[in-house]
Amino acid sequence: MSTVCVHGLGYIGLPTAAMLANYDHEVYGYDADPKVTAQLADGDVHIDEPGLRAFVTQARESGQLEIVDEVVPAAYHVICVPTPFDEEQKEADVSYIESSGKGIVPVLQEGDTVILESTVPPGTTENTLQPILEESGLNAGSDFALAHCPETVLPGDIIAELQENNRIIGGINGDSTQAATQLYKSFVEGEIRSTNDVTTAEFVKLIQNTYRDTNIALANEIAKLAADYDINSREAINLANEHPRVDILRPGPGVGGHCLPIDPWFLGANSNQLDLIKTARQVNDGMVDYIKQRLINELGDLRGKKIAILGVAYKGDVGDTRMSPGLSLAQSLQQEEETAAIATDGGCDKPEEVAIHDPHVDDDVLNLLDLEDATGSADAVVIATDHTEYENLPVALIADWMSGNTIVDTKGILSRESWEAKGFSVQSI
Ligand code: SAJ
Repeated sequence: MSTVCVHGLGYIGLPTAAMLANYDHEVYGYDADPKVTAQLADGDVHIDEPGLRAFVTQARESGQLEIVDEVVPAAYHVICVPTPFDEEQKEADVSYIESSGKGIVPVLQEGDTVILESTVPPGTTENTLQPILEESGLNAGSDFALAHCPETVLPGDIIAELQENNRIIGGINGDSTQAATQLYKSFVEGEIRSTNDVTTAEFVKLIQNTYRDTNIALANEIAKLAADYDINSREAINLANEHPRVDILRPGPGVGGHCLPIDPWFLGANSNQLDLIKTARQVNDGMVDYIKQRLINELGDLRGKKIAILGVAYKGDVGDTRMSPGLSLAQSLQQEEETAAIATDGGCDKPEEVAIHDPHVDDDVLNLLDLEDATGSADAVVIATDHTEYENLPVALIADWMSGNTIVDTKGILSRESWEAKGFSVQSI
C-alpha cells in the first residue's frame, strides 16, 4: 500500500481519494479551497452523488483518509483539478493544473509518481505540467514518474464506475506508465490499457467524449427530420439500432455537463481540423432554439404566457446544473426582451413568466418552485431532464393546475397515451 496525496476534492478527486483509502492506501486529500477542506474535515460532503456520503464517511472513519490544508509528501500525487472552459475563446484554462504542479514541487522526492487525471488539451502533461515539476531539480521519467490517467466516470454512478471501468494510462516513458499502473491495479477491476505516449492518452479521452457528442448531434438532427416527416424519432432510432453495427444515441434538449460540450473544443487547441466536430457542437447547442420554436408553433406569440421547465440539472437524477440545456432554455426565454428591443415591429417573444422545478438541484440563486407552483397556470410545460420522478408525474393534477395543455417532452419519458387521455397536446423531440 502507498501514500497518496489527491489534489482537488471535487466530483472526481473526492471519490478517488475515498476509493484509494477504502483499498487501504494512506490517503491525504487536499483542496486549494479552504471552504471545501473545512466542510469535509467537519464530516460533511459537498457533492451530490449517490452513495458518496457513506463512501467518504467509511474512508474517514477507517483513518485511511485525512483531509489536509497543505500539500504533503507522498509516493503518489494524483491531480484531479478542474480545467475551466473559456466559452468565448473556446479554450481550456489549465491554471489549476499549473498551481497543483507548483504545490507539488517543494514536496516532490526521487521515486515519486505524479499522475494527472484532469481532462486537458493534448500536450498539457508534457508541455505544461512537466516543466513546472522539473523546477524541483528532479527529472521527469528518470527521477520521478509522470503519467496521465484520464478519469472516465459517469456522474450518477461514479463509485461503481471508478472500480469497474477500463482505464487508459499514458506515461511519459515505460517506467512512468508502470509506476502509475501499480496504483490503479490496486482498485480497478476493469482492464488497464496503456501507452507510453502521454499525449495519446490525453487525446483518447477527448475523442471518447467527442464521439458521444457527435453521435448525439446526429440523434438531434434525426429528431428534427422525424418531426418534419411526422414520425416518432425514438421509435425510428430504436428500430435503426436493431442493426448490429448501428448505435445511435438519444435526442434531447441539447448536451450539458462539464465534459461533452467542452472536450471537443480542447481538440482544437493546436489544430484547426474541427469541421464535423464543430458542426455537431452547433447542432447540439441549437436545440434550445429549436425547442423555443416548437413552443412558438404551439402557443403562437409567447407574450403573456407562462412556461414551466421541469429539470434544470444537465441530466437525469443528478443535481449538477453545469451547462444544462434546461437552464439555457430558461435563460434564453427570459432574455427575449433584448431581441424585442431590436425588433422592428416591437414584437416580443418573452413569456410573462418562466418557472423552474428540479427535485435534485439545490440552489439559492435559481428561483426553484415546487411542482404545483411551477406548473400552476402554465400555458406549456417542458420536460428538459429525464429525472426518474418525471416518469410518473401526477397527470390529472397537472392538468388541473395548468391553464394550457401543451407539454414538450424533450427526453421521451412521458407516456403519450396517458397525457393525451387527459387532454394534453404532447410535443416530443
Ligand atoms: N445525452 C443525450 N443523449 C444521450 C446521452 C446523453 O442528449 O443519448 C446528454 C445528457 O442528457 C447530458 C449530456 O448528454 O446533457 C452528457 O451526458 P452523458 O451521460 O453522455 O455524459 P457525462 O457528461 O455525464 O459524462 C461523460 C462520460 N463520457 C462518456 O461516456 C464517453 C463519462 O464517462 C466521462 O467520465 C465524463 O463525460 C467526463 O468526465 O469526461
